[in-house]
Amino acid sequence: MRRSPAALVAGLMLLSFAFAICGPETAAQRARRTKGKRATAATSRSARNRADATTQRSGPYEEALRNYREGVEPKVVNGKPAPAGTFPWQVAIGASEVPDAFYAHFCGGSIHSATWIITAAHCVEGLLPSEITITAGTNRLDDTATQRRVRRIIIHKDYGDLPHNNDIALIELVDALPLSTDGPIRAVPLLTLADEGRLLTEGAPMVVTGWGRTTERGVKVRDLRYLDNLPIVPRNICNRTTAYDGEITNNMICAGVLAGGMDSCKGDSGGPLTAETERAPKLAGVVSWGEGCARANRPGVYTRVSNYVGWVSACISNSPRCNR
Ligand code: 4AZ
Repeated sequence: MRRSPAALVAGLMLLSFAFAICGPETAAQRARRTKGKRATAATSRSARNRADATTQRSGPYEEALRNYREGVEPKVVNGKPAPAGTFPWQVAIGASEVPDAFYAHFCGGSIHSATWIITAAHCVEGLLPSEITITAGTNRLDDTATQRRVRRIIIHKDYGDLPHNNDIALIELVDALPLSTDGPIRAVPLLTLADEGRLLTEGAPMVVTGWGRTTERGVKVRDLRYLDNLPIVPRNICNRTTAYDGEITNNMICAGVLAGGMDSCKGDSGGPLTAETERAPKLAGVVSWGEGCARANRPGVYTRVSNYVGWVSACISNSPRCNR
């Protein structure tokens, strides 16, 4: 049977319309669809922390998706490549819907135990456990790494009461990581308040690691980088009018050099700042924020882990003291 050209055109239009409404939804379409809903939900603090599908997804997460869609090659400023097997507590947090661990990566994290990861609240706010995947046991983000799905995300209840304050979150894994004391996947102990007087003095050398940008306007890296001998900047100096002018709370640590040039950067967020001890390193900070990267008088700012030792133990033991 022959059809008239008009009938053919009408058929094609019907087909493309059907595809438009039934075809796979792209992340951009999803973002547009849920934008209005999110904007209202984001105004409520408790709604934002609930991490259901109606809240605003974290900035780092959305940026990873954007870079992947646009094919942008997705670093630590002035760091060095971390040899395989070093920093075995470092993990990458990735967007589950992106297949390549390098493109998927949007934040760092630290292994606290076989089933718990410590990261920054600003990395995981508004995300569902199913939206993120943890990559461990490698310094190179490729498909050979150990990956884990996420059971639960716990964001500190006071996150954001002051700008960037209490920027800490816990991620519970569905299946345990194979921890060992000398293998590629290890936990890092938390620095305690008792350690601080000895290990966080002015100029004390810290280590920061990550797959983030290597310059403020640079790109992310596939191979983990580290920066050592990053000096502690005391809070009173970091709070000077020439630096952060009072924005550094008691829950933050500054590290860097006032001349600039050494820093963590975008993409390193959530990852570890460790202090060297006589024995194994301890987790002193979580990469949190800063004005730009490696700028003069703008050291990197880290969540002060020792203030959250009780919170972490309450949360991982399901005690009501977690976010009560
Ligand atoms: C960020 O945007 C970020 N220079 C992380 C760390 C620093 C600055 C910005 C510290 O995730």
